[in-house]
Amino acid sequence: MADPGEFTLRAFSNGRIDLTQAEAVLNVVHSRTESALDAALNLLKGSLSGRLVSLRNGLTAALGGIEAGLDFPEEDLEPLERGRLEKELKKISQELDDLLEDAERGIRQQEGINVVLVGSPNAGKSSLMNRFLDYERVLVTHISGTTRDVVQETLNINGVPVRLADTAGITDSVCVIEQASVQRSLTMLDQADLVLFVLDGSRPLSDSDRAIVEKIKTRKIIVCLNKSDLAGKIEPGKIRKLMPVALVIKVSALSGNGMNELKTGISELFFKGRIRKDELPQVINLRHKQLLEECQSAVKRALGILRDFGYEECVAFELRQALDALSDVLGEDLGEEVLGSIFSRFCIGK
Ligand SMILES: Nc1nc2c(ncn2[C@@H]2O[C@H](COP(=O)(O)OP(=O)(O)O)[C@@H](O)[C@H]2O)c(=O)[nH]1
Ligand SMILES: [Mg+2]
Repeated sequence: MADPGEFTLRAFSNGRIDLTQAEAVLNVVHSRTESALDAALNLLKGSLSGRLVSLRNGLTAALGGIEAGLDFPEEDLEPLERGRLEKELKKISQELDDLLEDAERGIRQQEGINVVLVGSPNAGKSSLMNRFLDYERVLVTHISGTTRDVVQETLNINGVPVRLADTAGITDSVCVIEQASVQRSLTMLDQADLVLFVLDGSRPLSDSDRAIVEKIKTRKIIVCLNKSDLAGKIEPGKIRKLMPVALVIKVSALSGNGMNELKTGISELFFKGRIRKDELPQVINLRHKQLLEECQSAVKRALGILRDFGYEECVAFELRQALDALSDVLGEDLGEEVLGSIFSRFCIGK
């Protein structure tokens, strides 16, 4: 019987692909939007590997230059040589910055973002959920306390995979069932990357709305001023005062007005617009990101030592650290344990 990921592992062990490409197989299988798939295919084709190999060549050459000098300890690195080395390392550091710039975006694009709808009972959270999904997924009535369990669905918002959760309204209630559902709402709130705070715009702000503001004000928030089809009773300016950094968008779950603005608001918060095909993020995996950050710190430390005219041995030491981090991304000399944990996430047949 084949083990999980056995075929990919064999391709990797036999040097047909490197580890970034092997890991890309998982991204391809799990991608939930077209743009996530594009980025995964790019990784599979070896776009990151190519850049890492050229970085490695640069670092190896720099290290070689220093090590040649170390054989003649009485001679310091010549100023000319020092300047050249510094320039080379700066270039490498810049290249690492370029790769890392999009990493956060790339990882989110693969893994999706957790968005939670919160608000007082009857604000229209469930109606908004249904609007997002374009069908009556959740029960909606005019009786408050209709939603009790957390309902979660995945949807695609402008190419961003979003896990959207509808929750019970947050109130002080003596009812045991309601207390339990409020507890669930609060748990979802803790895990969310973004809070959609739904307010019934046709009523003045209530005490329970204000209590919710206190719970969420340190989070990333979009305020959905709902029921904009009715006469408005809440000044958007008032909300901005309460939550200065939150985005405020008028919507109507009933008519669908404002939904496009809301969707754009969500995707822009994380992606500054739609991810374009010609500028795919290169780093889409957290393991790669962390190792490249390690590599970057080592290169920066090496540069610092060079500038302070420190020991060349120390520069060489940092460059070796940087090279080790790059090798780990590519999967060279990784222990069985690390490989095992990576490939265990594959399913059988891949
Ligand atoms: N006029 C109007 N009514 C709405 C709107 N959104 C929700 N409602 C009504 O508000 C009531 C509560 O909605 P619901 O989605 O269950 O609120 P929830 O308790 O926050 O989940 C229902 O009677 C909905 O039909 C809206 O945009 N406009
Ligand atoms: Mg509801």
